[in-house]
Amino acid sequence: MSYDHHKIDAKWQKYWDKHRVYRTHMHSDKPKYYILDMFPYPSGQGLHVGHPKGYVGSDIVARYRRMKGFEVLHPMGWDAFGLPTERQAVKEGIHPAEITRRNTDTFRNQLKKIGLSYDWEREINTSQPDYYRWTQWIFLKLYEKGLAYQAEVPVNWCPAMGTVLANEEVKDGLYVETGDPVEQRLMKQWMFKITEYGDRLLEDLEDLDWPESLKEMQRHWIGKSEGALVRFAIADHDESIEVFTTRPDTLFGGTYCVLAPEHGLVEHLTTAEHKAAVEAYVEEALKRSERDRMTQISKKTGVFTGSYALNPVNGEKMPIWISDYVLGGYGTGAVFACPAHDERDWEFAAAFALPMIEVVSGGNIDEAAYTGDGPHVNSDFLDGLMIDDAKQKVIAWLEANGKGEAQINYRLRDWLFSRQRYWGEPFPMVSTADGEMKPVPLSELPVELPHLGNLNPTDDGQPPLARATDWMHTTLEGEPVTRETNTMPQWAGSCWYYLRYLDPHNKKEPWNGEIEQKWMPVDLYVGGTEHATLHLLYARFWHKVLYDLGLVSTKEPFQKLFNQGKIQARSFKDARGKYYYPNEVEERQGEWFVKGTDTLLDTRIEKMSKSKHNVVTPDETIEAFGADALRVYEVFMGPLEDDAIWQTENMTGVRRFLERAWRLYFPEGGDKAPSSSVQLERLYHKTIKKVGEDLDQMHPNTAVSAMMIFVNEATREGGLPHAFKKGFAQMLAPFAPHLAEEFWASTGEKESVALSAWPVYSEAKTVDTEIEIPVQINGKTRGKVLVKAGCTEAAAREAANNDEKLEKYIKGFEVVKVIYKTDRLLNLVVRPPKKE
Ligand code: ANZ
Repeated sequence: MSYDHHKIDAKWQKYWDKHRVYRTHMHSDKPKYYILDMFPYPSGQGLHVGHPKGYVGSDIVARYRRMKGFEVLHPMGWDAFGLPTERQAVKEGIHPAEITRRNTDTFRNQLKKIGLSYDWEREINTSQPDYYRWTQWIFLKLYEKGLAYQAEVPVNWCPAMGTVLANEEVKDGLYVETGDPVEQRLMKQWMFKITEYGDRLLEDLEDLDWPESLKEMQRHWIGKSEGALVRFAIADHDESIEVFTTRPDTLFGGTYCVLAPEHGLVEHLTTAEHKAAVEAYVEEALKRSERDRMTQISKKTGVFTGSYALNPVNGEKMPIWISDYVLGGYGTGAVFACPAHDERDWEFAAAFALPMIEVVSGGNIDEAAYTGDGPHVNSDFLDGLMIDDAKQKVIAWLEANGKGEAQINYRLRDWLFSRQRYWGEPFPMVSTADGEMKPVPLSELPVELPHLGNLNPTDDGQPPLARATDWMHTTLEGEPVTRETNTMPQWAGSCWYYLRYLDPHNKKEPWNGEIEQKWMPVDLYVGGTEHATLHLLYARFWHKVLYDLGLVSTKEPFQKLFNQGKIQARSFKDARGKYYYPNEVEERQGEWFVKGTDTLLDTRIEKMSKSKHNVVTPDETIEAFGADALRVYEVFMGPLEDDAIWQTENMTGVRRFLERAWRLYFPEGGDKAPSSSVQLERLYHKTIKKVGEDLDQMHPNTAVSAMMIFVNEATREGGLPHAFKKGFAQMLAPFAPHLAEEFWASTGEKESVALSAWPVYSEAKTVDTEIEIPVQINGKTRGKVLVKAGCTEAAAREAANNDEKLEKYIKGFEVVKVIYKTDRLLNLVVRPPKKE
């Protein structure tokens, strides 16, 4: 009987489904453990082996916790609305709902084959009306609370896609996915006041068990800065400009002001002489996305408006410039520049020959801006003060003179929450004939997405939903109204899905309050770092609003977060940039060529991607090696949090380990398991201990090594004693659940190993105690040696060799036979060396 993974994988997957082994009992008396994977976007490409790394890692922990006596909630579902599905639908001429069904079927099948212990009865899909009904419901809660509003805002508009894009989706003025040009446009959009929660989003990070690097990314994203708002009068004008500064202490060193190209006063302040240059500059600048403008700070560009501001502290004239290094959406969209003490201002002033005045001593401003501390100079009433004191003093002065005040500013902006696309949640909002926005009553939810054949924007630029005229024109309390035709962005459904898993079939409410109280927060959330700021910040924001509304009982949704590393793979590319599949290439003397040719290839470790021809799918590796080998390999590649390079050929090592384990349960010549040696017993207890401790710390890779050592040792001793057969099957169960079930059943067990209790070890048996054993030479006891209990023959012989009293019996003699009884006796049969 050999290990046939096809048969065993299928057998146990069927068994788990049929017996609903992984169903969560929400009202169980056991302590709860909610372990959540970031649910996938079901793309048309299916999963590659990089995706399940986190899923396998979390599944191992879920299975371990279940065996440790927790009631485990481990669900899976689909983040199914979004632009890629809509684009695939347009390309194939198939409705997005159908594409979604197809893609989710593929994903579900792929995940099921890996043997993940999800409670599939809780599967959710954000694009289904019984789910998004509640997304709309939560939207209305936010709206009622005054947190959702409409505003004309500058957006990244992609004419080819007919929609706005997030800043993250735009680079160098192009949509990163398609290369289509993106322009900045003022459009009326739905916004969320996430900025009102900025402080709490920042403060509550402290109590979360998240990687510090991730917290730091959120802190940076929220970007709290303390400083002052300062008003500058403008020469020959009635208006003034307001600027936000973190360094009001440098006001005496201010030599010019800069407005963002989109600042409201640009046109007004530009004199006739400078009009043409300013207009040309503004037009160019507005093509660039904000992110570009922030990151490409090396080349400074700008134009002079012809107007002057007056420095509030000394009345000096400061030329007003326009430059795109000042962002329209941050602070007030205007700054005063102090080139002596700010790097960007220094470069700008150097480029345009603007004056610099040193006001903090300690640097050499001819060479670079000095941003360090020091006594102030050239600063009138601030002279001699260090930065912090100078700030306080100047703010008090500004406040006393009505020229400014202390202010806290955030980098975080309100969240742009509408898209002009079809495949998203409709807003539950209507507008009346005189343009007033009104919410759809809760009782009328869901506002279902109407079926559309043509998903393009209308000819006059309205979103696709404007094509559904019957749907759009409706009534509210008898009054004719028009439905909102924007849809929500993909982030909406993922902002609360972890709550729906608690109670996915509830038709009366989004979740039951009692269940929520028992099960929240999520104990462990596993996913990639790419969600560090957007999803994880958005979900925290919604959760806090729900908390304020009394709808959830915890301030934070995800108590502990773990980021798995990415899986990369080798790719092969020729000089013209064409990629080759691994089966099209060969290695010769350490270099890679297209098979049978002289075409030299460049090899690189890159992200797995179809376009790079380096994708490996879980399906193909499961077919060849089995689900258990895939699972073990996924976590054995290195620490779970580290990036790793996929090498299918290395899976043979893991497969060999599993086969060796197989032979311990199903030995070729029938079962002839030996009785346990002291050594193996010790190793058994140590292994249980090590595997448990490693899993508590999310170190599945070292747990696998420990089990490998155990299997090798048992094999060396001639088999696995009966006493350890159950325990080892249990240890293996989180990692290789199919095989473990087979092993467990072979010991006579009738229930799933997944529901058995984690094996216990004896602490006493894990410590190495020392004992004395007698040493005989040719049958006569000649002395005693101190050895570790259960030590090997080699270790005992070494102890004898090192013993002074025994030296005369052993040294120079030839050992012809050794009789070793562990912990009891060492007998050496020796004879004098033959004379040459
Ligand atoms: C004058 C000054 C002098 C500044 C100095 C710095 C050093 P954070 O920490 O990011 O809040 N600033 C303000 N609004 C801006 C905008 N819309 N676009 C680009 N830059 C802007 O930084 C705040 C500082 O960034 C402000 O303080 C301002 O420059 C600049 F020696 O004011 B400072």
